[in-house]
Amino acid sequence: MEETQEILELGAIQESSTPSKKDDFLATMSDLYVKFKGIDFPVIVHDNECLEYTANEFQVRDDDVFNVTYPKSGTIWMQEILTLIHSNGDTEVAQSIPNWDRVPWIEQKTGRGHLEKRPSPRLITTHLSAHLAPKSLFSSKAKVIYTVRNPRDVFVSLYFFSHSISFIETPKSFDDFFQKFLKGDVVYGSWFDHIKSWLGVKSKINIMFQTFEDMKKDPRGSVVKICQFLEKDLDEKAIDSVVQNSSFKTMKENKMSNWSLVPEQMLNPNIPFMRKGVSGDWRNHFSKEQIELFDATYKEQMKDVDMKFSWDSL
Ligand code: PPS
Repeated sequence: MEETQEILELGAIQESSTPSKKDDFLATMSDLYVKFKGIDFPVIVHDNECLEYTANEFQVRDDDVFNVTYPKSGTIWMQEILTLIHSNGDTEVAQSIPNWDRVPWIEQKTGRGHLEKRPSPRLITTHLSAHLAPKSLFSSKAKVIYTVRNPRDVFVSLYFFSHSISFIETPKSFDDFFQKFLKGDVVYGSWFDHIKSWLGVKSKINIMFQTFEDMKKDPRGSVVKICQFLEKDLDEKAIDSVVQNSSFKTMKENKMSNWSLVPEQMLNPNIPFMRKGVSGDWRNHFSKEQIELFDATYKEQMKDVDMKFSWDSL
C-alpha cells in the first residue's frame, strides 16, 4: 500500500479524534452486528426480525423499482438518479427529503411498515444478496437495477467509510481489512457472493446491470439507458437535469444527499461520505503484493461468471 497516501487521508481523523466520537459510541454498544444466514449486519439498523420479514413477508409490487448494490458501489448515486428520473428532472424532492427516505433500504428496521404505506411506484434500495431478497420479487415484474463497481475501489471506499461510520468496526489495519474483504468477512458479506447471487437470478427477474465506471465515463448515456429500462420518457431538458443534479459536485453540496444530516457521533465529518467519487483510487493504496493477491482471488472467484467487466484484467 502507498502508506503515505493512507496516512495523509486518515491523518485528519486521527488528529481530531482522540478519543473519537466513534469510540464514545462504541462504548455504548454491547454487540455491533447481528448475524443473519451467516452474514454480519450492523445491529443499529437491522435485526433478525426485519431481515426475516424482508425475505418472507414483504410484498413486492409489479411497479416497484429496486436499487440493488453491494455497499460502496454507487447506492446513493443511484438513489439520486432514480429520484430525479421519477420527478422528470424536477429537483424539489431531491433537495428537500433525505435520500434514505426517498429510496429507503427495505431491510432496515425503519423500512418495515413504512414502505407498505407508500404509493406506487415505490423506489426501494437494498444491499441484500439475492437469496435474502423478498421472495415475492421472483414472481413479480418489478424492475431491478444492480449497480456494480470495481471491487478494488469498493474495498478502498469501505475501508475509509469503516473509519468514519460508528456502526461498523474500525479496521485494525489496511492489510488486515484487505484480507477480511477478500474472505468476505465484512459487513453484508462477500462482494463475490453478492454479485454472483444476482447474476444467478438474472433470467428470473427484470434486472439491468449498470456499472459505476460507465456512469463516471458517460453519465448522460447511463441515465438514458436507465430511463429506457424504466420506460420513462424524459425530454432532453429533464435528462440534462438528472445528469447535472446527480453529479458528484451537486450531490456533495446537497445536504439531503451527502449524509451531512447524519449526526457527528455516527459519521466522522473529517471523512465525508462523498469522499472522492472516482474510479481507480485503489491504485493509490494497494501494494504490489495486494494487487497480485486481489487479482488471483478475483480470477478464481469469478472464473464461472459469464458477464465481462472492464476491471476483469488490469
Ligand atoms: S453506501 O454506504 O453503501 O450507501 O455507499 P454507496 O453510496 O454505495 O457508495 C459511496 C461511494 O460512491 C461515491 N459516490 C459518487 N461517485 C461519483 N458520483 C456521484 N454522484 C457519487 N455519489 C456517491 C462516494 O463518493 C463513495 O465512493 P468513494 O470512493 O468513497 O468516494
